[in-house]
Amino acid sequence: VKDRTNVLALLAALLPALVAGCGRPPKPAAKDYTMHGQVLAVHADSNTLTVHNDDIPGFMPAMTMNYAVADPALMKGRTAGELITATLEVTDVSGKLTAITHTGSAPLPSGSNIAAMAGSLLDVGDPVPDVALIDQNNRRRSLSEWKGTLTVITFIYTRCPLPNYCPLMDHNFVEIQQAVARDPDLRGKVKLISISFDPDHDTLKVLAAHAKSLGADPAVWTFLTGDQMTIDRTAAKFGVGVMRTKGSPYITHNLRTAVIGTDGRILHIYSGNDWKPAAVLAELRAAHQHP
Ligand SMILES: [Cu+2]
Repeated sequence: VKDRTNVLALLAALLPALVAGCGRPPKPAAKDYTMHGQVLAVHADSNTLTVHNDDIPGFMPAMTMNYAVADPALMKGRTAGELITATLEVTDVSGKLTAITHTGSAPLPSGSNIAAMAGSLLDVGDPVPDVALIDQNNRRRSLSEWKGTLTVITFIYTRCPLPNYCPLMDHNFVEIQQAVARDPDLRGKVKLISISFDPDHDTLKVLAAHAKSLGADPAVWTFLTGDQMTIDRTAAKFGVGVMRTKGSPYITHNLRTAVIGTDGRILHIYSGNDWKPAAVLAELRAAHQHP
């Protein structure tokens, strides 16, 4: 579980890191790798494909990434779901697909929001999309309801077995909740939202019990879930990849935590698990003082 959990976190970051040389040596020759994979999404406008590739021996493990396509002609006839063999040309600055052969097709992986992740990501300054979800008290909620309040949103699932993933996000939120309660400036002005991407297991009852076990103040901290497609799309917009495996209770995912201003726009998005409650609190105080 642990290895796979990191895969999504590496999505965009890995390729440049792998191919970026140290310093500025003479330009190394491009190196070609043969890649087998499945096209998950086609982006004609940007000449890129989202591909889940198998292991590329000696270069990179199996993962899902967006690949630039060298020649627009190679984009012709590409469809989501097709299986391909491609040549990945890697130079010191970039990797691109220089040859693509159609080898078959297969259903897109179910229970994953990988294809949705290829869509547009929310960025700083973007308004939080209005999404209809349901809270742990069985009330229909819309993300737009939080407009007017400083809000921190993260994505978790309660069965997460990795202490430094979802349980750490819960723990950080507990800390933020406590600090806000002690802070006369922020008290009553900050809300927290944890969205579960495991609707199969994280029923309203489970979420309510989870909230209680964390000491979540219902006036401050809301747990949301919804139908899987809505959640997966929402998670994808925030940059959270969710990959479920049939028969396994564990979900491969990365972490993203967004700080939302009173105008309903994103102030900051933290990737991963190394953000500290103190940093979020400082950001909330700054936003409160200079909205
Ligand atoms: Cu987790």
